[in-house]
Amino acid sequence: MSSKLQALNRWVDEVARLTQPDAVHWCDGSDEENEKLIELMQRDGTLIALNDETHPNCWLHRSNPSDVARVEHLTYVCTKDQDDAGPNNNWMDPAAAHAKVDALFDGAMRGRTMYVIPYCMGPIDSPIARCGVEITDSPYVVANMRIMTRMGAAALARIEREGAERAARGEREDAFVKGLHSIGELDPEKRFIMHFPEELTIKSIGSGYGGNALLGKKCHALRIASWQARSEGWLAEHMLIVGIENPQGETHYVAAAFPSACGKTNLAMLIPPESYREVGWKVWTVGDDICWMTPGPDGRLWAINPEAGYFGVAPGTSAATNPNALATTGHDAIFTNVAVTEDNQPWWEGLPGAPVTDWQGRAHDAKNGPAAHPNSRFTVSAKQCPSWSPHAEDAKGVPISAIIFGGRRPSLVPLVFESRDWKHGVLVGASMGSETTAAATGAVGVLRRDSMAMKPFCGYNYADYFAHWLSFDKPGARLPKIFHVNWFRKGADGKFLWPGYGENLRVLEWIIGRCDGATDALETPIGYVPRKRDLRVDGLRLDDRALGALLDVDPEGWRNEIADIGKYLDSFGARMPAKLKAEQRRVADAINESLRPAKSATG
Ligand code: GTP
Ligand code: SPV
Ligand code: MN
Repeated sequence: MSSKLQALNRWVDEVARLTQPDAVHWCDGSDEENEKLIELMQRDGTLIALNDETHPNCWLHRSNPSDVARVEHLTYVCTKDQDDAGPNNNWMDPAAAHAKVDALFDGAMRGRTMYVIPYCMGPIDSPIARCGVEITDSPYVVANMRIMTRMGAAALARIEREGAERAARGEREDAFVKGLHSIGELDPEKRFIMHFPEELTIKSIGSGYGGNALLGKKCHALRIASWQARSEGWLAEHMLIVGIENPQGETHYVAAAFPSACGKTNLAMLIPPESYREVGWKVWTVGDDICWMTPGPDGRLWAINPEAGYFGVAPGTSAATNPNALATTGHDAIFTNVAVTEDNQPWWEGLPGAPVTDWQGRAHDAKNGPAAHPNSRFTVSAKQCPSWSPHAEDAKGVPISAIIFGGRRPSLVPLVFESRDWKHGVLVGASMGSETTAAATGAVGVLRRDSMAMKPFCGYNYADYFAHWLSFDKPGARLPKIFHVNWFRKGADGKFLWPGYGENLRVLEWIIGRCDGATDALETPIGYVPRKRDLRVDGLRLDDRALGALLDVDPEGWRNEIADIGKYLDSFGARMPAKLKAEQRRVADAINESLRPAKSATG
């Protein structure tokens, strides 16, 4: 097979000459193709069938134990000018980077089949959607890309059509993203995830796991897309998209950026507390990880989920925390690095029952740590989610009423606060901090700045990215309000103060009320915070002291925090927009003002 697009054929030939596969297979995305691949993977042990009665069409994959998460230290943005990648990215000169990885790709696919995967990020007929082609030697990647993207014949047809249209205009015909991937030797010493945004190119070698290997996801839909979004006037963000329907039948869409493994999937699939369900509140899932937003003719931001599936964190997913995710993953799912029970069901920490085999295939022994890897994941079609939004496939997207930032902050940061305006909201996003998680290799639980939850994913200089965010505030814009949440504040006993999960709807209700001008708040130096009476906590086992602690703004603590934020902004040097630094000083002044002793009446 080949394509009508000569530029695509030429690239495929060029890659085949370099990597020397035994065979080349163009993926059409059909059921037959998928069945054949699954058969092949069962035969060579890449996939293991799970209990067909409890989990029909579900498969277990065990990745190499040295390849279980994203590798930020091996991920590069290779721009001609190092400053364009910024201090937030590892950088390599493009020519040097190509030379380095091409040497590793040389002959890398010998003895393997090379798969050509045309895919579309976003609804296939959406003007906001973008296409790419991933070339890989991993059938596991093919099976995952089939779930996570619109993969196959329809995507190829769009790529060919767009190529022909461009050629007719006298432009270069290959404006799709080219992603080259090989599992290589799965050797961490020979592992690189390279991005060339100026060439719309990705080269990834040495990992078969998640965002390192499914190139449509983080590499294309965030790192390359954020670069394109900047030059074209839109936003590519690490955000869930969820619709909240109130008892009057009105739906507000909210986009929320939380760092990896900090609650996006859970919030996107939230089930309202019973007292809310009874009166008609409903929640609709549009996306759980990535959001592409573009200003519409009405001045609002319209959002699509570029993905077609979920690559979600397994541990902690349970009937108590996220029943929708459990229902979604009950059939036709791939589980990576989970444990299994005696009757061959997938198992992870948080589920009832007991594991007999751990994620590495060993007899489970608590001495070896958790039975499921903390970053074990499920891959499943978004459509299988019971709360899948009827508007999730809308070509024009859904209109966003509120943007929420949040992270794991055990202290200081209140349950929720609202920024004063867009500029302040951009500062709140830029200032985000969160404890690191198992989603990336390295230490867990270390507090770090993770602006807009994009630290590992912004494909260009963060200072330019903040300037891009600020640029949306212009005449005619009807921008969403910007909020910050923290489900992870802990009490003196080290336990979470807030129950979280479904109960987070109570916070969303306040947020939507603020968007509609229907709920009240207290103005503080860091923004608007609900007073105790502004938040509905009826039926919650939450004592008054805990609620007070959750909503408290400690000016002394915030004085240190805002000073640290100032240092962080300065670390980006001269490219940092003066507007954002001025906003930081405004907040710092407001905090200092609140700390001045009140003038006495007689003084
Ligand atoms: P990525 O897919 O890595 O981008 O992550 P995500 O943001 O989608 O994270 P996810 O929703 O899968 O959450 C990961 C972890 O956070 C799980 O261990 C959850 O149990 C936990 N979590 C999610 N929501 C809450 C919450 O409201 N409260 C508490 N305490 N934990 C939560
Ligand atoms: C994340 O780490 O934010 C993920 C998982 O969503 S991965 O696709 O592996 O990056
Ligand atoms: Mn993510």
